[in-house]
Amino acid sequence: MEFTKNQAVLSWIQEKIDLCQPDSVVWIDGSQAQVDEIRALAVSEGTMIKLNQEKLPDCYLHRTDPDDVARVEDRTFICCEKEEDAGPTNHWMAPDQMYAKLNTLFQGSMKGRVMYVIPYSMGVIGSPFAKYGIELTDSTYVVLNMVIMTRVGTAVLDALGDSDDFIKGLHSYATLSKEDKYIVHMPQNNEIFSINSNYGGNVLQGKKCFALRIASNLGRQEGWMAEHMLILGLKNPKGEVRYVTAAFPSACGKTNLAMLIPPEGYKKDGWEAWTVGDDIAWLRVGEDGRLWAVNPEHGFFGVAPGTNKKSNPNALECTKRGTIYTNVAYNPADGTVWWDGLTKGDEIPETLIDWNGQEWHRGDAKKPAHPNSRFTAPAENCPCLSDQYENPNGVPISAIIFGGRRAKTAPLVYQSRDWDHGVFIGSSMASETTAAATGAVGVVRRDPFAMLPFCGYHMGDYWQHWLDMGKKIANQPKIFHVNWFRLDDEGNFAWPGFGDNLRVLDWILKRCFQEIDAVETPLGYEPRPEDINIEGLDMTVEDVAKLLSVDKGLWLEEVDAIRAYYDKIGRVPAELQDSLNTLEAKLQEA
Ligand code: GTP
Ligand code: SPV
Ligand code: MN
Repeated sequence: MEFTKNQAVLSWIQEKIDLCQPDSVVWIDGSQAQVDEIRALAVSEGTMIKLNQEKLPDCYLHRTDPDDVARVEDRTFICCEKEEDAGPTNHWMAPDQMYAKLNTLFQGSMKGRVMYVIPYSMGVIGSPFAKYGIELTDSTYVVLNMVIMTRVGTAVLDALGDSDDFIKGLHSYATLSKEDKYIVHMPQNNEIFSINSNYGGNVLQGKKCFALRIASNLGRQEGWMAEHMLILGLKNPKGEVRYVTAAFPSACGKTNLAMLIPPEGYKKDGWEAWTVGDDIAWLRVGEDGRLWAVNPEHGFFGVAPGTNKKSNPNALECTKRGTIYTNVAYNPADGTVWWDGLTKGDEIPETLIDWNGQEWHRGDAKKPAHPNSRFTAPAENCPCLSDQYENPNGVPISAIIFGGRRAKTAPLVYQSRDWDHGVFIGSSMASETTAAATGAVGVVRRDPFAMLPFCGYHMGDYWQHWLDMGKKIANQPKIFHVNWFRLDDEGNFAWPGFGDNLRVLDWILKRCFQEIDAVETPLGYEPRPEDINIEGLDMTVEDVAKLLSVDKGLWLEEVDAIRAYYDKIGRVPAELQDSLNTLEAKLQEA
């Protein structure tokens, strides 16, 4: 069957067939019948375990290689022409050298396997802001995940027509060799290569590879922004609907905030919350001078541990149908799944098969699900999906929120003095590392705009792009920083978080619409403690004051750390250096 007459597509695929030498080639057409066929194949080859179809219809479990459980930042490369343009935060290799290496690694890598051709769209197919890609892969796991996470099939080829404007992606899990894992981006040719991995963000190329690393390059050239941000819609008791985006590093609460359920008192007052996106936002300036956001994805690749009826019932509901679970525990008693935090006490299953396939018993010290175990769930499963989710123009943004995990330094919330100062806050944000990437967990590192692993060019140029964009937005969103993760003296989270984060968003929105005053501090504007609504919480105004407190000594250390980081980055725009100097001066005066 002929799927396209597009010569650019056909000749590129032929080149990769010659290189990888698959036994056969299968085009993904987007039909349910083909998905069912590939699911059955994945089960028979052992890639997927079919779960209890009564309790979890169309749900499957996948276990990865034990050495292939997260994004591999040290194996991720941006191979632009000049090393200095990749900047100090990216790994780089000369394109020629990398092509030579990849050609060797991909040589014959699909022998005895099927090459799947996945035409996919980031964004609503045919909409002015959609961008198309084709991923060639030998992995049924990738096919079945891409079918959930993006819009796939013949409709994409039809929309592409005879254009050569598509992102070329090649993936082979090859031998899963740890030493030869490569996640490579060639921004000058719009190409992506992933080899020797079969895990999430390394291989579902529409997500971090395309929608952030390649798209950040496109955005810079074309005057828009590709960001690691959730998009949330909120309706207040007056019936006003407003949208915010938030950039938090991996495993720092985007999915949870995107699906928040208002606290009881807020619900009674008429507040409602809707998810537009949980991980990626593409932002453009609208004709009305506002900033507009679309979610280019079609599903959620969410962190499983900690997701439960209380913390995030909406996310839990998303995972009940048509979901692929990766590296969670299997419950042999009823063919369902379990992860840490799903249930408590007696409700924890007595016996499980852990993510490594080993028997696990309640009380065992080892956790049965991997800390970065995930669910891949279709967006349409989301009970609070926004009715604007498919709007090709996206939604207008009132506030941009940055945040991370900071045990001490960062207060619960503060607002930037203006756009440029907000860019300073984004550029200098830091967070404790999580299990979403390989490497140590819990170490504070700078993660500007939550884009450290995802910015596809020089970080300093990216900051300049943010400053430049600010000048194009007549009606700028206000910029904030939040921290849900401050610890009390006993080492417990001092803020309840999750749905109660709406209490902070409430203040943020009031600030956006000049409905409330603030206190000026060296960091920017903060709420008066009594302006954070704590009705119904087991907390006092003094507790809030503590959460909002700024430790001068710690912040002066922070200034030194930011200065050292700026020195490492180079190409730091003068506006940001000025903001840093102002912060230091204001702290010293305080
Ligand atoms: P990625 O998918 O890796 O980009 O992660 P994410 O930013 O979407 O993070 P997610 O919402 O999945 O949350 C990650 C972890 O943080 C989970 O274990 C959550 O339970 C926890 N978490 C999320 N929100 C809060 C919060 O408000 N307070 C606290 N204490 N923990 C939270
Ligand atoms: C993240 O790590 O930020 C994720 C998961 O959203 S992954 O798709 O692996 O990048
Ligand atoms: Mn993410």
